[in-house]
Amino acid sequence: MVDFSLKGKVALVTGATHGIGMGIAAAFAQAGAKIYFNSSRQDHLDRALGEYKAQGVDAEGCVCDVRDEAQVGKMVDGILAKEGHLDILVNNAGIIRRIPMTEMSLEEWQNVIATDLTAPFICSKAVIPSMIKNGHGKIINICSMMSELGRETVSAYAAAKGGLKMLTRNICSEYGEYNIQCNGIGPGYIATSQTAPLRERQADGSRHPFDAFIISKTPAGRWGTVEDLQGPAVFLASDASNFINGQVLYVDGGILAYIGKQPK
Ligand code: NAP
Ligand code: GCO
Repeated sequence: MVDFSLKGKVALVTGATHGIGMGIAAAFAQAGAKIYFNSSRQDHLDRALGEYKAQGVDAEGCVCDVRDEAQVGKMVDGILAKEGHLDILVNNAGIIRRIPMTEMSLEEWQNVIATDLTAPFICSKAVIPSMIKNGHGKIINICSMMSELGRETVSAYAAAKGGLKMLTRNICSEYGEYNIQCNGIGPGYIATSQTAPLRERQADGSRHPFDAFIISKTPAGRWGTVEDLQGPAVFLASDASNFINGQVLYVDGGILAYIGKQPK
């Protein structure tokens, strides 16, 4: 019997105060997992706790900036002290800055790298020792189309997400022998607050040019939704995927396979 259940598992989903992270956390809870999540801000945390409760999700949260190794260590130690195990880590927290590279400050570059690449290193380093001790673990890194493709104005983000794909492969290489599986999910273009600026209606009511562009580049002919990511995330967090390691599962509606709709 294929086991997609997460019953008895403890999951930490970073940055799961809304968007993709909250969707994944809710799906994990539905599959039986106990949920922990973090936010860099108390107000976001409080709001998210209310939303989880309204969804019937038993989630615990803490204020933790994923870029801060001491805060991450305290968060993980707290979960282990309470639960005794931390079975699933989803490195979801992330930011993007859309700035032409030559106009991007070093500080802006370093902040994106710190959040989108270094933080997954910090969080993974914090959870792996207990996963080794417990004889199993799942790490899921939220990658991106930009793990494979570039585009104007997202140099730091693409560099980070490309690096995250290789960190995924390296965690697989170093810790696969301890029954730890580290895979990535590469969402396509998903309708969340992070992509809201790319979907804003124009003054004349027409679609944002980028919105129309993505529709033309996606065989599915639509933006993805958080719900599109829930099944793949549960699959990679479950025992059903124990012999999958170091892979990035692209949930993109076919973007990476498609040259794009030819102009009429
Ligand atoms: P989002 O709505 O902007 O959510 C990002 C989350 O990251 C927020 O909950 C935010 O929490 C958290 N976060 C940011 N910096 C943090 C920090 N220093 N410490 C702790 N938490 C932090 O974005 P999303 O669209 O759901 O994206 C989630 C992940 O999917 C990101 O890694 C993103 O790169 C990736 N992704 C998104 C898309 C897409 O089309 N939307 C596609 C591919 C990949 P607080 O602000 O409350 O701290
Ligand atoms: C952008 C978008 C993308 C998505 C996602 C695609 O500005 O191009 O924000 O980067 O967030 O990463 O997979």
